[in-house]
Amino acid sequence: MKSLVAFSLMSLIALNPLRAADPSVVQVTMTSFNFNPATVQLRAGIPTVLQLRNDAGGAHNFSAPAFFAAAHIDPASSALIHDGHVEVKGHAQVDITLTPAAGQYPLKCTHPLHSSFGMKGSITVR
Ligand SMILES: [Cu+2]
Repeated sequence: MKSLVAFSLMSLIALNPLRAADPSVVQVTMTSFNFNPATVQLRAGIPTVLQLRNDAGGAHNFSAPAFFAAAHIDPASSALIHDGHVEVKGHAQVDITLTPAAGQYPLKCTHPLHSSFGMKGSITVR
């Protein structure tokens, strides 16, 4: 039985690269002071896991109030969104599950001066 569990775990790990390639999982990396990609491309009406990864030591946020207001947010993720933005601590990742609505939305980090240092972008959903 133990070996069966171990085998199942190994299978899951082996399948992981395939899951990462799934188009419904989109990663956005935050650094000081950029979003990568700066233009986030999403598919309208497709349930999507938005992986917000902060590679910097300091905190950043993913602020897109119009985008979040138009999207259908998975109930489990809604508590992670405050005033249209998601805070991500340094070297942390926050996953948001939502179904985006078609449109073009501005994106920025609202921490003082971060957007003027270049931490802004857009979200295109089509
Ligand atoms: Cu920032």
